[in-house]
Amino acid sequence: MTAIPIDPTTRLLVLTGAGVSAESGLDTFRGNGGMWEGMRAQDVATPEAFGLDPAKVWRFYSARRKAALAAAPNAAHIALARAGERMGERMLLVTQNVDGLHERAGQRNVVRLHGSLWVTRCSRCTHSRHDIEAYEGVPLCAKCGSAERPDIVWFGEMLDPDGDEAIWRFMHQQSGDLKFLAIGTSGVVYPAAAYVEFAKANGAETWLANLEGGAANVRSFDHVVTGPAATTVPLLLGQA
Ligand code: BJW
Ligand code: ZN
Repeated sequence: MTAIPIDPTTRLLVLTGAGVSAESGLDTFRGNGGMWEGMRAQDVATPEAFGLDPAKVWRFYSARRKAALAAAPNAAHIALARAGERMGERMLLVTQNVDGLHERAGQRNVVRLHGSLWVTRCSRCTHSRHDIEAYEGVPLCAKCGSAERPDIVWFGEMLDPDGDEAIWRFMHQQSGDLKFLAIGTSGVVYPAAAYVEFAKANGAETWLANLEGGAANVRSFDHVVTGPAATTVPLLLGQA
């Protein structure tokens, strides 16, 4: 496997998905039988599911919190954090993951596209708080008494406009040579699945590092590297 050529003019945009945390012991969303007691994320990660049964949605996210607390960053997270140290503002890491493992590896310049498992916010007012608690029931807002929810972007919800803007700004910078690397993502959830095409439209050479190479948007990539991310990512970043 050839490493991505990174020189002092390279700007690297990285998109990660659940596969980058698989070797930390966290389940992915699609394939291998679903995530939690046979429940699929698509069935609980929606505002409608929360409206119908908030306690059930909280049980799902509480189980995810417990698993993520017990997990540690793997060699892929660590290699990405080291590349970020070296490249500074020339690297932006966009993650669809809510587990916080990139941050725990020391990654700088992270955009959390789908929110954070570690923030709870009110479903009605603007109150939000850092939170690692696992709940059986539904926590209530200290300010207005309404049900609180995880600060996660569910299907049909808008992404954080600041994150979106940071991605567009990075892609549209005129200087340097843009490269795009997607890791461990099935390429079915938008807008993340479209970033490879936007990067190409901005002149990027593109890489996909996935376990089996299969992703819905695999044909959009110039290079496809197969194998577990903890092995392939350090190689791609010239660190092995
Ligand atoms: C390994 C490995 C190893 C395994 N090493 N690899 C345009 C077209 C069509 C639909 C839409 C569109 N625009 C918007 C939509 C609707 C919707 C959408 O995309 N639907 C599709 C399913 C069709 N998108 C949205 O609703 C988004 N909002 C939005 O666009 O707002 C604007 C809008 C509003 C209203 C109407 C219209 C537009 C929000 C999407 C939020 C997604 N949220 C979730 C759940 C919450 C987070 C959480 O609980 O954690 O985020 S869904 C779930 O999928 C989660 C993930 O972040 C996301 C992506 O999954 P990911 O990371 O790709 O994981 P997997 O499991 O799918 O894949 C893992 C991959 O890794 C596999 O390929 C494995 O092979 C590989 N792998 N082990 C390397 N060791
Ligand atoms: Zn409130």
